[in-house]
Amino acid sequence: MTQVQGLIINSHGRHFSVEYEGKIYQSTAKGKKTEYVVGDEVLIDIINNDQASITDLVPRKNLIYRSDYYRSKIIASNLSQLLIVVAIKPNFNIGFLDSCLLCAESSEVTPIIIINKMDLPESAEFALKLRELYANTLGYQVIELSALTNCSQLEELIFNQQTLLIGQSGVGKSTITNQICPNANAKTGEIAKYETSGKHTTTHATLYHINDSSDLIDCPGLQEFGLYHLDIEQIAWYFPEMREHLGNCKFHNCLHINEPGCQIKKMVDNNLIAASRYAFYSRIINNLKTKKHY
Ligand SMILES: Nc1nc2c(ncn2[C@@H]2O[C@H](COP(=O)(O)OP(=O)(O)OP(=O)(O)O)[C@@H](O)[C@H]2O)c(=O)[nH]1
Ligand SMILES: [Zn+2]
Repeated sequence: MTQVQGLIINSHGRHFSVEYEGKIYQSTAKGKKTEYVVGDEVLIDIINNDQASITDLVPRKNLIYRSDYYRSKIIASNLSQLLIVVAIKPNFNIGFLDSCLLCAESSEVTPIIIINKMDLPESAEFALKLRELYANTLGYQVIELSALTNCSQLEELIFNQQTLLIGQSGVGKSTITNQICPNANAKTGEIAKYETSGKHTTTHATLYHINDSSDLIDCPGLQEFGLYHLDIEQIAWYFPEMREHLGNCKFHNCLHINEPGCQIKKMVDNNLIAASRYAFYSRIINNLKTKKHY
């Protein structure tokens, strides 16, 4: 048996597609200690022409999680950037955007916000407002496009990058994937594209090679994006508008909720920090507090 290093490009439960020298091996993991995920570099024993078993993990550069009250689930690894796709339709949820940004900040992956469906007349004002807060105030890169017609703006952006595409259902992730990577054949629109087990939608992240140095990971069905695995005392640090003011509260361990002498609260009261961002911040802190007592 030959042992080589491959790349996980797809996972279905405990079954993984591992790529090695342009060939795909259907693989399962030996032992149960390590949880593997799309983007992982792994050592595999090649069994035959299309089967292998995964024996070990090459250390990851980073790891993106989703988590809810009860457990964390890993989504993808070894990323350099997160493309967060938003659109006014079917329904925009600002909390989802904020949690994607928090996820990127906490994983040290660069976030880029893509406002899709700019062909819709109501998108112009929507984009203006988002740009005002997220680009002008917070300094994130914001790109506007209409994936139905053209994604050429993204080509340069994803070159030489390991990119994860995330966004609420229906914002146009698969449409973007198909534009950037015509071989992807990602399903779009109303077709049922998920296997559901009970109430939970299973996500099947898939890695596509754009070229030798650029990969795109599409993660359909990612609906909630909890952040229960984060450390409560680190949260404010992940908010760029709070970061440089964190030393100025009266108490060094201030969580900026209702402590006296809190500089962050003062900034919120003076509209120097957006109300929506602070509301999101408080919600995360409250969620993490209840988790501690659970
Ligand atoms: N008007 C308009 N519609 C778009 C655009 N991009 C995608 N759509 C439509 O939006 C719908 C959803 O697109 P998908 O690409 O399936 O969305 P998705 O984000 O992959 O959705 P999930 O897989 O459910 O997470 C489809 O009907 C697309 O044709 C766009 O730029 N403008
Ligand atoms: Zn404070």
